[in-house]
Amino acid sequence: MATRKTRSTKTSKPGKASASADAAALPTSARSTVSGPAVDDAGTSKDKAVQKARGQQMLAESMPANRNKPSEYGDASLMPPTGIAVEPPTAAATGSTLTETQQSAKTGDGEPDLGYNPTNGPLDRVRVDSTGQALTTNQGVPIATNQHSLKAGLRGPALLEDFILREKITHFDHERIPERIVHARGSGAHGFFECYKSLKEVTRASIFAEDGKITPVFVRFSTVAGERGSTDTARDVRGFAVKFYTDEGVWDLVGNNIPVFFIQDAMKFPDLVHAAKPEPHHQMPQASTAHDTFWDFIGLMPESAHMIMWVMSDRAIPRSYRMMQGFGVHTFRFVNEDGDSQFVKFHWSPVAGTHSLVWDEAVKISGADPDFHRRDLWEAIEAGEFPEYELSVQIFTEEQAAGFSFDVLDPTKIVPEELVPLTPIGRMVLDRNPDNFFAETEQVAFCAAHIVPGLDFSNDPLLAGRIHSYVDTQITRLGGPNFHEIPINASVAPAHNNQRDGFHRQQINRGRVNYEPNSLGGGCPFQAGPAGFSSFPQPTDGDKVRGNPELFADHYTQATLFYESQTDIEKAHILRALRFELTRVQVPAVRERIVSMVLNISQGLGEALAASLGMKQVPAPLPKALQKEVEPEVEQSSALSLFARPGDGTIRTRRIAILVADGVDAAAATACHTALAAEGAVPRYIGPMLGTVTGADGTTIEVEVSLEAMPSALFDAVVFPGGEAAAAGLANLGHAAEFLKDQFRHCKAMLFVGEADALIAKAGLPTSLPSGEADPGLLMAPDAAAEEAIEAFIAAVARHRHFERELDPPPL
Ligand code: HDE
Repeated sequence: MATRKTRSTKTSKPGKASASADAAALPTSARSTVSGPAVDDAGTSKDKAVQKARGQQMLAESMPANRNKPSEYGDASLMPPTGIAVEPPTAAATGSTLTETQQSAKTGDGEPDLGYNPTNGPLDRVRVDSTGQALTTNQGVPIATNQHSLKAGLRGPALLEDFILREKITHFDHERIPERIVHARGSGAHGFFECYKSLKEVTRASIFAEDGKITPVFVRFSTVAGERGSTDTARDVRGFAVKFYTDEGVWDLVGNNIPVFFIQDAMKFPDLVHAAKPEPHHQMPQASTAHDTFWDFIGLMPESAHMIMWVMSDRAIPRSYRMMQGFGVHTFRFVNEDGDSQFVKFHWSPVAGTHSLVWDEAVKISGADPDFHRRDLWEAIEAGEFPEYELSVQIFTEEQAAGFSFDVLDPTKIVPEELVPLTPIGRMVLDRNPDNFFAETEQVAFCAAHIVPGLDFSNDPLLAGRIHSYVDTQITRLGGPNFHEIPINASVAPAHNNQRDGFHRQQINRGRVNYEPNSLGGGCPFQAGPAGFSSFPQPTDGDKVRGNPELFADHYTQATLFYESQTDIEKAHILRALRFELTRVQVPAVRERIVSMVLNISQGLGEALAASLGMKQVPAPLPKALQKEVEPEVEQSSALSLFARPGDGTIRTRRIAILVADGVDAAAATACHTALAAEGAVPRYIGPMLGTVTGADGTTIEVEVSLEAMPSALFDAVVFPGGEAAAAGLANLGHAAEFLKDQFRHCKAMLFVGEADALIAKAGLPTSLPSGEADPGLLMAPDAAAEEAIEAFIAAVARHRHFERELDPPPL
């Protein structure tokens, strides 16, 4: 039996009915069943049927008819009252059956549990463990042998009657469910949200009600375009979906790692997704927008210009889910106890800072470890390195919004931090991996419509479509309308309503009442009135139209703002990303149209792009939808650069390769390993093959992984700890030279101790920058200075990348 640890008393008190019911005389004609005994008289009988019938009569008589009805009309309807409820005189009065107190191992202890919904609550009520248990069928029948199907004779035919085989195969045949139409590839984690300080003044949301309040969360990070088995490091937006299990119901903040979106209206979403997904005739390419149909759509959809800048930036190839921001994208509302509302935008910022891969590295990781981000998240949590993100808000009034040069209902626009600064309001820590990927990460159902009292939607037309779409899609994906009962989706706040039936229903609702208003169930569950969710009464007086306000037609001002706010390195990466994607496009006219679009964002970027695509002439810019010039409040915003959030400056969880081979300086290698591990990094001895290598001093080192199995792209930095023979040995290995070349090309920190010339020469590494200055990320130290060199190396790793070294095209 489920324990009752989490029974919540959070519902508001019902309105009291004037219950003169105790004295209610029971009509002798009352019956609790059609064929059962007639009820005898007022209260002498102990017969259960009589008791039940008396109870029902009492409840029905006590319910004042229409007391709340006037509040459903006119101005009164703005303040819905709490519903009226009558307490049943006995539990039996509201039971389904007179026999409910019969006990069995299946039905339970027979005590009706009034007001309790065991399908809500912690996951341990359904967590299964088979320690010490024998194998059974799904019906609990012990299975004698799991090795053979049932046959007529040892060499005879298999028999149809083999219900054990058939159950096993049938279940297996149906193991897969439809994958998400977008965001199919994802990884999840449990954790908690901690509110820094009460936000009662601006929102009545219970999650923000008290200083230090803790709310459990489940998070799913994802890519968008690829299928369930696709690579993690595709160039793509990342989903950043958070399910808060608040004590007033589930709130889903279903965001992305980019604060704007491609389109302004839900009407265009299926077109966008069709264009981005593999082309329909041959289902290629997988998890990539580098194809004609995507760019064809984009060139004809200039509102995507801002999003395209973000997607072509390094934001779209994060180093880790732990190192990217998250955004609610749309403008939402906070609503406080008095019903006052302000607009709000949500931002997550990782404590580890925002860091990205470089494209060549992302491509190589796709081959070496397509689960790179999933593994990284999983391993960090298993290692106790819990990812942490700070939640900040931008809060602004409608009047402020009316003065902005852009429309806050337009999801292709940000509110620059210079206009409305970020206010940190809490932190989220992911401290537990799921027990089971399918049950939790796959079956979790996020929904933009899941909000709680204290929050509300704005009129963003993209958001409106999302409010519809998520529930709708789960009905197919999770097989019916009861997906909210799947344990990972179930609220921890008790859910009570009159929704019934449907595929895979878990709840066994007690009683005969499945409608409201009712008197036979004592009026329960009753409407929560002021304690419940009420939509912010925003006035609307428009004509029915299909169109957007004029400011939505400003497609380029913020795209330019984003581009101009990037560092030179980031700008160069945007150009290269566009060049890569458009080089893959086969139809020249599609390419040209994008160049024309980019010219409206930045003349320089457009011209450079045209040149990089071998165009003889720079095409004319696309005509603009908005003729008048928009005067932006800011023309640069440093917060938009990835480098604005370097993080905590540590090297925790960074994977560092220590290159070893026979003849290595084993003492230096182990000292280096120890020093890096002490900083929370993950050093690995990497060598030609598994086994041991013998150091110059005769001691041995156990190789943890081979150069072949874990190529360079899977490491953040490399150390060669010294040893002339080791350097010479490694110099003869193509894998080692390739490893070092890639570390160099991907601008990672590298440390060579002692005599490593042979190795450096074989890899062809330039030892100074193109400018002639020393490369701060490529450190070389004599044996004697190994200790200080490791310190300098740690600082170099903390810088994440050394882009000073980068040339286009890479000479190496
Ligand atoms: Fe989604 N989106 N979306 N989306 N979205 C889905 O819901 C949709 C949009 C986002 O880890 C689907 O359960 C429409 C913006 C995330 O399970 C679907 C529109 C943002 C996830 C859906 C948008 C998102 C989804 C597919 C335009 C950032 C993954 C499966 C009107 C704010 C959640 C599912 C997870 C998933 C619809 C646009 C974020 C089809 C119609 C903008 C993170 O319902």
